[in-house]
Amino acid sequence: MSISNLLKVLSVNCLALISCSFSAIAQEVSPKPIKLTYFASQIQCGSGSSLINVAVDVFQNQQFVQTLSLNDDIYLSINSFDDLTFEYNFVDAECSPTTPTKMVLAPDDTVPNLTGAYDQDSIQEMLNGLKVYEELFLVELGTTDPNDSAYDLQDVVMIINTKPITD
Ligand SMILES: [Ca+2]
Repeated sequence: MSISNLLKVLSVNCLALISCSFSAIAQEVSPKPIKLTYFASQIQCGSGSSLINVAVDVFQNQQFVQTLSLNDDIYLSINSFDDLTFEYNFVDAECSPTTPTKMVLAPDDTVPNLTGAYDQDSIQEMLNGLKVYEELFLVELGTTDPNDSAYDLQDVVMIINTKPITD
């Protein structure tokens, strides 16, 4: 084999190796398991009315996965929490949800100083017992106005457990 032919073979092998290592790297970015728990829901159609039953449809990359009711949990494998989208449905209620406002809080994040609307609990009260690998997903469905007394970000509260296997 001539030197130039040998070099050609080497460069082809090299290219094959590079593409091989790229695909190995791509496979290393594997989805991470999480457990999502529908922890709390406190929203009313107005003062004095009963709490609304909010059903939450979970979508992963626009694909419907499951409908969650209060206290349900679901195990998912995700690359990012942004893979997930949610639809909120008020069951047998006289009002309907506004455009959702969402917030994700890690344990060390500052909890927004918001009191619960009407006689409902505040976020801080619901945070007790959260583990270091858990985060809170908060949703406001009553109003889009942060100055409204109904704006308490706890109409739907989910716990994102980022280490469900060790849990
Ligand atoms: Ca609210």
